[in-house]
Amino acid sequence: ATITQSYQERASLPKTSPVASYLLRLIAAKQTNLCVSADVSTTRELLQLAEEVGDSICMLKTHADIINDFGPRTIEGLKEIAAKKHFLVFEDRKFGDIGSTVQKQFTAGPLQIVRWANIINAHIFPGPAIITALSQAAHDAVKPPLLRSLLILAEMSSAGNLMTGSYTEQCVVEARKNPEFVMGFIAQRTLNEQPGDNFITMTPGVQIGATGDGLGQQYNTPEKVIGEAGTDIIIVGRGVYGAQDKRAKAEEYRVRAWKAYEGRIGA
Ligand code: BMP
Repeated sequence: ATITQSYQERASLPKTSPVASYLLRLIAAKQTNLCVSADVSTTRELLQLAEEVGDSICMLKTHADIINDFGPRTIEGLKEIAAKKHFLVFEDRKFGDIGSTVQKQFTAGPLQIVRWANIINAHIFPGPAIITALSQAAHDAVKPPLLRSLLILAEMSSAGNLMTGSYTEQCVVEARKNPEFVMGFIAQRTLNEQPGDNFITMTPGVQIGATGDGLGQQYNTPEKVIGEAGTDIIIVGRGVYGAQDKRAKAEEYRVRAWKAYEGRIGA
């Protein structure tokens, strides 16, 4: 059903997680369903990229553990630019351990992810306690706790990955049990198959003019994933930060993904 519903309409459906509602409204207001993956190696590059593409994105995705000089300056800078340019921050940490350990990885150590990332993601191969553990840690560490949300990795973009069939189905089952905390999925197609499902699907492995990277990554176009596979947000890394003019490239992806969305909902 969500395939033909607008982001705006979906923001106020029942059982939508608070962060999902906020994000859906932000997407509608800024007219952007683009997330840029900021896979750069210094704080300077990260903040510069955030400034350059900030107006064109609904979300910035980070891998904090690849930033050489990650620290308080990175966190304060990110928060400031995100507030100014109105986007959410998603740390692509891919938690995948027992509950007790992921709570520590989420809240402690040099990254203190819970302090600055609105959205995080996790694998459910360790079992569903990973969801409750992360939810509890967010609840205890952040006030108000509603500003943190989880994406479950249900499918991956890389060739030969094992996240298919019943594994993917089980991700949806666990998400439906936790709609307050789980906002959606990382997947290659929409997984909203039951009436009432309103999960947000974010899709990496998007680049215009490339099919792969020689290391397993597989690329699709914005039209394919948003228009045909019915997903909600494209995640683009090298396609944007690898360009000479990053601002212009982000705009190009934004426009293509937005048109694909409008075409799909029949706007
Ligand atoms: P790029 O567009 O440069 O290929 O980067 C894709 C980004 O999305 C990387 O940060 C990668 O870690 C992430 N990603 C992915 O490519 N495929 C997945 O299935 C899940 C991911 O998080």
